[in-house]
Amino acid sequence: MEKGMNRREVIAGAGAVAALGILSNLFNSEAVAASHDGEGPAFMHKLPPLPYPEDALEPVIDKETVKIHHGKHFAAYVGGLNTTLEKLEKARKESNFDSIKALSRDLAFNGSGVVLHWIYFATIGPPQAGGAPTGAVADLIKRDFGSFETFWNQFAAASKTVEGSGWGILAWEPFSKRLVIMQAEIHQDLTSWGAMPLMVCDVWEHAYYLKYQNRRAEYVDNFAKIIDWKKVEDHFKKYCAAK
Ligand code: MN3
Repeated sequence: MEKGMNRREVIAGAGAVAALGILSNLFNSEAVAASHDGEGPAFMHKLPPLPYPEDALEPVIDKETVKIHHGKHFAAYVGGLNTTLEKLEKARKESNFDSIKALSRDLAFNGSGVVLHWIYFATIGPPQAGGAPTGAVADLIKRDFGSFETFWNQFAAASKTVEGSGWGILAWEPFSKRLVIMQAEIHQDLTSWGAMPLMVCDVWEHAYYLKYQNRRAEYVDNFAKIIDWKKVEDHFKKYCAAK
């Protein structure tokens, strides 16, 4: 057992939700909770509480949007993931994998939706609260993109041009030990295996439409003001930094 791992992580590591277990720990969240009643699924995920008041992101993101986005949309992905895990548990017990294709798709969609919303709400905050990137993340951005400005131009362009619903993602790629920028369509399409999302911009319309309507580019430009780089740095140091 790795030093410092708690029982929950060890259990999670043994199951199908290993990656989610690790990521839940990443944000010190209670989103993964063991539930061992002998009947239900081994794990039930919980919606992590919003780490700030609903109006904390004003004027970049309005209170109503945050309330619905966190309380309804994020909650729905958590519920969808739990339902999927429950169905998989049932399939295993009955040795009936007739629905495995649909269930695998549901697992990828809802699981990725949970992880990305986690990171989204955990690494943003009141405008200007986090300042500019400092420390390791700032150094890596400079090394891997040339400058912060170049990084931001690429990240913003990627976020603005996602086809349909999706995400702009700054991720740490462990095998190359480099930062990469990706686009995700819906939650899971266009991913690159092994890359750990570090900072993400949700460009589903539910993330901005009440205030910005069809002006996604304006939302992405303003999103720069609410990225809390201190939180991004903390997460990077604790879980992504090369050992
Ligand atoms: Mn969303």
